[in-house]
Amino acid sequence: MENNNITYINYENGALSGANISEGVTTIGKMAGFFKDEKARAAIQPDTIAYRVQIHSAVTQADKPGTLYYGVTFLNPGMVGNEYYMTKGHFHQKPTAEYYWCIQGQGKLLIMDKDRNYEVIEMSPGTLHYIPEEYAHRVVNTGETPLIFGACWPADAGHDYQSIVNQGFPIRMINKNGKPVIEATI
Ligand code: M6P
Ligand code: ZN
Repeated sequence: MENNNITYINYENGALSGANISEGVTTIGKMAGFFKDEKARAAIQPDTIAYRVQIHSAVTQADKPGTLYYGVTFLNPGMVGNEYYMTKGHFHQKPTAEYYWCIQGQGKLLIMDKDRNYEVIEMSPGTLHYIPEEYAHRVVNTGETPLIFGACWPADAGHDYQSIVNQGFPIRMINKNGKPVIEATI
């Protein structure tokens, strides 16, 4: 029996249900400029879902310092040209850390600081990732099933996508002979 004021987490797949949940969808059509092969991206049906994010918010004022959001992202498997589906990735506008943890699937967490120093970190069910403040973060699904990961971050962090559109990450995850390999961005 579900109580109307309670939020539930499905421990199998991370899905949220119940109170105070909102959902956002990012389609391939909304990802212009993020993949290497823009022609291949534009050729994909724009309504194709790259990922969905469910957010639990108990916050009444979004920019109030000290408050938190909890989210779960369902990143579909797929390719744009030879590049795996990924989240847009972002810096926080306000330098604040974030936790990511992998619930299902297989992939990579890419993090990058302002000087473009980067790390590629393995994500598989049960891995926990502390993303320090001032590091951009992006998740890539290198598997064949949805990559599902949880997140918790300060509600006043803000998302800076423009720096990513302008400069990108120094590397991309490419499928080469059926295997994910790191490719330097030119
Ligand atoms: C996680 C959190 C959210 C983020 C989402 C998708 O759930 O980090 O803040 O919006 O992933 O990532 P992005 O915003 O980079 O597309
Ligand atoms: Zn973030």
